[in-house]
Amino acid sequence: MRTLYNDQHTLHHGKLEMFRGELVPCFEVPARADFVLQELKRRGLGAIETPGTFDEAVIARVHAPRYVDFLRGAWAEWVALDPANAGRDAFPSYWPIRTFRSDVLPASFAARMGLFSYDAGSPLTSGTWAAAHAGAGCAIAAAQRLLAGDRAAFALTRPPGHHAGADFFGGYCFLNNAAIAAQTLRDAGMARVAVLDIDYHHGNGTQAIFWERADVHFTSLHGDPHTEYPYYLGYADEQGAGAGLGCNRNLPLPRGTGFAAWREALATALQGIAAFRPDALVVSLGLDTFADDPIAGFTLQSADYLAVGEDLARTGLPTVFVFEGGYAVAEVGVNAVNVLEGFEQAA
Ligand code: OKP
Ligand code: ZN
Repeated sequence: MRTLYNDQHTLHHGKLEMFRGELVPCFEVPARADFVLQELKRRGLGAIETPGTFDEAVIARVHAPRYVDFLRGAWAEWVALDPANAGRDAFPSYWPIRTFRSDVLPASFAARMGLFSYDAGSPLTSGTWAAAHAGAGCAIAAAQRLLAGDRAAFALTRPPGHHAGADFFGGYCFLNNAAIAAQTLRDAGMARVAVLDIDYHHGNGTQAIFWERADVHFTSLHGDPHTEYPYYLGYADEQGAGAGLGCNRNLPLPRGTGFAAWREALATALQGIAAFRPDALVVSLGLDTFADDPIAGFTLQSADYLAVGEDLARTGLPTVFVFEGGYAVAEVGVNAVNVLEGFEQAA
C-alpha cells in the first residue's frame, strides 16, 4: 500500500510537557515517524509519496474557522508577546471550565490558548501549524488513494490527531487527521464511513466531531477513562446523540489488558462496524497498546500487530490507516508496519 508522508512533520518538535508537577521531555517526538518510515523502506511495503498542495475546504468542514485561524497565527502571537518566547514553547494556563463563557473570543492570547485547548501536555511550537497542516494533507491524500481504487493507504502523520476536536487541541493533537480523512471520503460521495480508533487513549476529538452524525460511525477501543487519559470521555454508555444516536461505540478495557481480551474487543468492534455497512474504514492507528509503551497500560507484543492487521483486512473494506500514538520509539516502526503488512498479507 502507498504511504503518504511529509517531512515537514519534523517542524513540530516540542521541548517539554507538563507531567506530575514538572516539565519533562516530550514523548511525542519526530523520531517516532522516522522509525516508521525507516521500517516501511526496509520491508518494501510500497511507494512513499509526499502530497502537494491541497484544497483546505475539508479542514473547515471538520474544524471551526476561528480555531483554525488561531492555530495558523498562534506562534506569531506568542513571539509578539515577548521576543524571548521564540526560544520556548507555548502552553495554556487558563481554561474556561463550567460557568465561564466560551462564546466570547478574548483579545488576550493566553485566554485564547485556554479557550482552544483542554490540557497542559501539548506544547505549541514554531512549526506546529506547518506540521499539522502537512499532516492533514497526508490524510486527505490517503483518502484520495481509496477514491482512486486502492484497497488501502497509510497516512504517516504527526503530530497525531484523534484528541483534537472541532475547536480545541490537546493530547499532542491539533488537527484531527482521521476525521479529515473520513470527511474527505464523505465529500467524494461515500454514503457511510466508519472510523475505528485502536490507539490506547480514547479518541475524544473524533467522537465529539461525529457525535450527532449518522453518516460517520465511530468505534474506539481504549484504556478505561476512569483511570486513563483523557479521563472525561470514552465511557461505554456514550452512544451518540440526535441523528447520530447509535453511531458511537466505546469499548473501554482495564489497564493491564493483554492481546487475547483486546482481540475479542476488536472482533466486537468489527461486528458493529459491519452492521453499519460502511463504504470505507478509517483506522486511527495508535501503537501505544504495546507492552513497553512508557505512557500506556496494555500488554500487546510486536508479533500481535500482524494479527491485528489480518483482522482488519477481513472486513473487506477499503481502509485508510492514520498514524496516531505509540511512544516506545525504537519499536513503533516495527509495530506499525506489522499491522500494515498483516493487512496486506490477508487482503
Ligand atoms: C496521545 B495519543 C504523559 C501523560 C499523558 C497525554 C497523552 C496523550 C496521548 N505525560 N499525556 O492518544 O497517543
Ligand atoms: Zn494514545
